[in-house]
Amino acid sequence: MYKLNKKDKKMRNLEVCLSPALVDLHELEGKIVVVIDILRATSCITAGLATGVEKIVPVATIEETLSYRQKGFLVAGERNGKKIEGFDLGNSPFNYMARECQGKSVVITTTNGTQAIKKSLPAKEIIIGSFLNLSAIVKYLQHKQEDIVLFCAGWKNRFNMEDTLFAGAVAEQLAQEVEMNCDASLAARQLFLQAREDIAGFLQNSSHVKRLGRLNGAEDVQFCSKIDKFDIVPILQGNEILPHLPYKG
Ligand code: 3SL
Repeated sequence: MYKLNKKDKKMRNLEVCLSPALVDLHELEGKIVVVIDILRATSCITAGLATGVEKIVPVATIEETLSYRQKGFLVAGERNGKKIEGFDLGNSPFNYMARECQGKSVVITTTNGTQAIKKSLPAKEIIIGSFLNLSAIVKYLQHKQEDIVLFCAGWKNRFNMEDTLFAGAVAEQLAQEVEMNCDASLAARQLFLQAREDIAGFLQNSSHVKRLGRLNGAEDVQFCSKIDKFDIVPILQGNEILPHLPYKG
């Protein structure tokens, strides 16, 4: 009987969805989706779960977020980059790494990131990516057999630079192991190759970095641009995001 050797093995496919407005053009069923909102939702989720937050529940609306208060959750989130009035936490990674979050459950709603997580629900598996856990994400994807969709949360359905750069970083690292038939993944990879020496510097003129600058978020931008600060993969299980250690090897 003819045996498949490594060379003949069908390669997995990797696609990049550049904005939630385009997500209907991607089939998510049966695939692993990496949700990306570098500034700042997926960086916050990663930083929080890596430093002691027990679990994070992403929700779409402010009302739903508030309903978790009576269950003992810390209530977190932003609209247009600003902390929501009356909430315990805003959307800075430093909020999530604070001592008051240790061992706590957090519920979060954000302008783009949590909405992208909700739109990913048809996928087989949903994981949370950021520069802070880039290598952990790549290792995790290397051990999976499913096709991959890198889903950029963007800004209000528009393309953004920082999420695309991260998608490009993953595409670059998996380039020898996956097929990339969409131009979005090729473009993201090229963009990352231009930016790789200085991610924060490359982002300097981008729209959300300017917006966060006006909201005193410059320190967040520096932090969220750091590569491999944490070694966890946040995974959506039911309605909760939990931290998982990546495969070693
Ligand atoms: O939209 C989001 O999910 C947020 O990350 C945006 S902000 O950086 O908090 O403004």
